[in-house]
Amino acid sequence: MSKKYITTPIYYVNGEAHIGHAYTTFIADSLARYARLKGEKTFFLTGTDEHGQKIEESAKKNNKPTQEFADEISASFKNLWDAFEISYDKFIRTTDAEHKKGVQHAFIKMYEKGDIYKGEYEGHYCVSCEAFFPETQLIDGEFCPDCGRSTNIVKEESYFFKLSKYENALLKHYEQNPDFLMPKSRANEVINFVKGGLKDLSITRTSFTWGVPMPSELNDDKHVMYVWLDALLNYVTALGYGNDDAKMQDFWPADYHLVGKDILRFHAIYWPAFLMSLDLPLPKHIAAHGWWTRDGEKMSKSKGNVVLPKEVADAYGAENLRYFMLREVPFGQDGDFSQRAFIDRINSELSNDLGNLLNRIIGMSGKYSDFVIDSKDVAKYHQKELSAMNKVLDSLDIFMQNVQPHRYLEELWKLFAIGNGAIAEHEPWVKMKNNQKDEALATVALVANILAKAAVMLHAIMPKTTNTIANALDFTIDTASYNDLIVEKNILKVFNIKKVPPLFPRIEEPLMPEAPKAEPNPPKEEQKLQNSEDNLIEIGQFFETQLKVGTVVDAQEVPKSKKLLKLQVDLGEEQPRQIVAGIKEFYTPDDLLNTQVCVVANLKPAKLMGLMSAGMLLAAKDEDGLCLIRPEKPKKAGTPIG
Ligand code: ME8
Repeated sequence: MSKKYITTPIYYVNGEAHIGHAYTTFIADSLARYARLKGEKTFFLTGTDEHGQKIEESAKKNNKPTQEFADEISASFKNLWDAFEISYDKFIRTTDAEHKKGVQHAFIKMYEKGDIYKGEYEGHYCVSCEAFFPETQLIDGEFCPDCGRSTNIVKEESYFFKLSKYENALLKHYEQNPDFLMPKSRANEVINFVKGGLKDLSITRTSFTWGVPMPSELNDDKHVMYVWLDALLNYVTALGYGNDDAKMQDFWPADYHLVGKDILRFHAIYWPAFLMSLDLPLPKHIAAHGWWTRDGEKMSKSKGNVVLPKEVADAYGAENLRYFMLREVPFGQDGDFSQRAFIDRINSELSNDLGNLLNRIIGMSGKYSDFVIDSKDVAKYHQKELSAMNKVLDSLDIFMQNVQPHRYLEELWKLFAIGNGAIAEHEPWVKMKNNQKDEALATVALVANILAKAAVMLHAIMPKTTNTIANALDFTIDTASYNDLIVEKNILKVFNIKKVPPLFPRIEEPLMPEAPKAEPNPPKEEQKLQNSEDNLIEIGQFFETQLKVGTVVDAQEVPKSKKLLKLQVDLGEEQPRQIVAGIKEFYTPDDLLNTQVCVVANLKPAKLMGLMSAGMLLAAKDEDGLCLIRPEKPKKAGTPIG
């Protein structure tokens, strides 16, 4: 029997789940339900990631002992998924004793293999991303290239994993397994990163304690494990790795690791390298989805525009939300949640295409044949529609295998077009009047069968709704009916129709309060910096950035800073602006005094080393160093650029 092992990322317990988390979980749940429906042996894992500096700091901010804080938030994730009837087989917590034991076991294995050595880490750490960055990747020598937040300088004794050793093996794996990374468009990003050279990875920390302790064999208890080593290993410890490996035999390697694009690097580079070191096979697919925004804006607590899954589900229905999210966005691309788009899909696709078709069949069967539908004449009158239906049904599976739920649903919806088209063309009500009852009932039976098969194939995405449809049509959705109706292509011979209330009442007005109006310019540190091709901007977005020519009227060193200079820049305003720039390694204050620079003038002011900075200088940096971008000829201070 074939099997499927499907995972979500384990979510950090530092805040409430929002629709971004829900999206990953909905897709994984749909894949798992689909596999079970097909009769595959399935294991679906989700859970929470509870260690690391970020969680320790969040707990402190909330004045709670770290474990208690983690317990509460982990429970809130679990409760949320239970409310959505997410069909996970295991909810793992990285604070579980078996998980910690498994991680220690893996550490020892890698150590014994010679892949771990002790050294000293010196560099930059972003607590929010829980990631190390070499200085060359930082923005302005300080800010995280992934999330834009300020990084900390870390200098501490550390154990390192020999990531560099696996560079070639990783590249070979990507080449030989073109479906390893999904969608394929994301593969280049990863391959280029690896080709750029992998540095050994610091995998322990000594500056805090909230992590998996070192294995006692190493006798070095001032270290705790790096949270990503701990977290990634959840995918095997959940199967008993390091404790009782029976499930490992059954389910490893994973078939699908579902992740957001923000954590693709950890899954596509670190994780396979760890597995190679442990002599374990690599997962079959790592599928990375895009980023959700709300009404075009990044969601953030400070803006108060975070969409909470429970709120949406209460207003619009949990399964409508699942349908919307999976249908709205081509997997891999960024998506936007807006109530307008959501309502449009509910009204046109769920209510019109699907809901009305069911109502018509219930109505016609009641009127023409006392709610009993016999399929005996379907093949006689509807060969064309039956073959179109089978063609659609045959096309669907590959979209699920390739993690393209949007394409799957798009194709599936063609069934309703076939059903609605048959009714429009054959006008059963006319045939009933003209004494052609057999023909009229054949059309009703055709559509009932289309609905039944569509319900089976929609079941993984809308389990309850499709059970209601199956109940109205008097059959059960399970592996047996999947085999009968989809694999064997049989049709249901008789339907005893039951009336059900309309499944998708039309929605006229938004059912939730609108998001607070966005600030015109989101702060720089809140902008996700992504290097992907889907990041093209409109010209209007470019002009949201106000660029101006400025004249440096004063320049000073910032005491104790290796990188920063404090400038006063005349932008033609009442007073010069103070701008703190990370250019000290390349310019002295004298180089700058009375020269002109190009300034981003509408950046939200930020504090750097305790100094307010109200703007940013444009500069270009390569391996030869940094140079400022300046006007070719002197221009009046404050002249706009663009
Ligand atoms: O990264 N749009 O956890 P996490 C789409 N603990 N998806 C989003 C999203 C958004 N706006 N925001 C979050 C971690 N996500 C680690 C994972 S796995 C071994 C460790 C989704 O809680 C996205 O899938 O910060 C992201 O990858 C995931 O939530 C986890 O976020």
